[in-house]
Amino acid sequence: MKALIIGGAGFVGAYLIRELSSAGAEVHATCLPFEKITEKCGVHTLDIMNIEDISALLGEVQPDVVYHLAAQSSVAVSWKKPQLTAQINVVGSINVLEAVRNAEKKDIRVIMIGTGEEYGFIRDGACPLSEDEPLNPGNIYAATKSCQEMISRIYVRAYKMDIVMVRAFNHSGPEQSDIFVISDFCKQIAEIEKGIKEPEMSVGNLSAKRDFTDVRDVVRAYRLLADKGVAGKVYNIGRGRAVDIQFILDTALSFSEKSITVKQDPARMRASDIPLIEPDVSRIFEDTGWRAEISMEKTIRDTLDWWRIRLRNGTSLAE
Ligand code: A2R
Repeated sequence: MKALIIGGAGFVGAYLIRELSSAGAEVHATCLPFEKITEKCGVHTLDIMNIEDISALLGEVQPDVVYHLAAQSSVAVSWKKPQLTAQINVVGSINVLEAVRNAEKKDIRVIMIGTGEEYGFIRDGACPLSEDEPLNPGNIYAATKSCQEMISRIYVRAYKMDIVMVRAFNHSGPEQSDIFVISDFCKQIAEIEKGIKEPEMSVGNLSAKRDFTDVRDVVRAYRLLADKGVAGKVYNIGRGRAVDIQFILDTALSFSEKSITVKQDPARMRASDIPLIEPDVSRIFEDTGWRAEISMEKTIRDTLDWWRIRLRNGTSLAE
């Protein structure tokens, strides 16, 4: 089995390289010219805005499966740079689909990575969200991912392409950027323990309920979908059990070596926070047998340990 991960230098990419390699696949991954992939695999430089380069790479690697992870994946950046976000997430994804459609190798499976954000402003009582629930995206990032998914469906129908689509809900774990809540709380605790921050945690809305899955479970789901997913179907990936942010805070604080107070920061409160977002994950279980296995406690503890080591070594995510 030969796998090509497009967008392999990001948070998920590193975990997916490890997951596929340890399952015995020959793994190739792409990064942008200024990025680095340190995992052991075939590394290729690729910008998905250049379709000729994607075609050349498909010819060179001859993959059985393409995992399309490359994206402008930040909601915040999508508000500031909507055109760029649409260019990468919509036009870039079409480039990938067109390159696969015109590839010499005819049986390439594509795993298209979308997001639980696509559901957006959900109706009351819609949770747990089934894949058949209408999409009502509430930000530019989510809208571009919905568009990517709609176009993928058209490629399945019109060209009989082998595409499996996913809507991944919140995923977390060591090495994640601190713009995400679990990593943010763990980083603050590690900074407090190190004495470089006052013993006060700054938090946002603690009552919102969200569904979190460990990134190591998520990449296992991607691998299983490549193996057993049905072309043309979309799959929710999540734990299927939302928790409130207060639970994450309490769990993270219970692992702290120091006594810490909590302060709500108005800058971290979102006006439009939807109270509960939780997926129905029965479809992926029925088709692949996958369900989340890693506890939230383990995800939080491992993320905190990662920040402790990172701060001890004096490095930051930007380095
Ligand atoms: O934006 P950067 O410099 O971090 O690079 C990202 C890369 N990327 C591209 N790759 C090829 N051609 C492009 N034009 C292009 N623009 C951006 O894709 C980054 O290295 C990678 C995506 O990784 P992350 O942003 O860390 O996303 P993550 O958390 O690994 O999520 C993977 C997928 C994405 O499609 C998300 O939207 C979805 O899962 O949730």
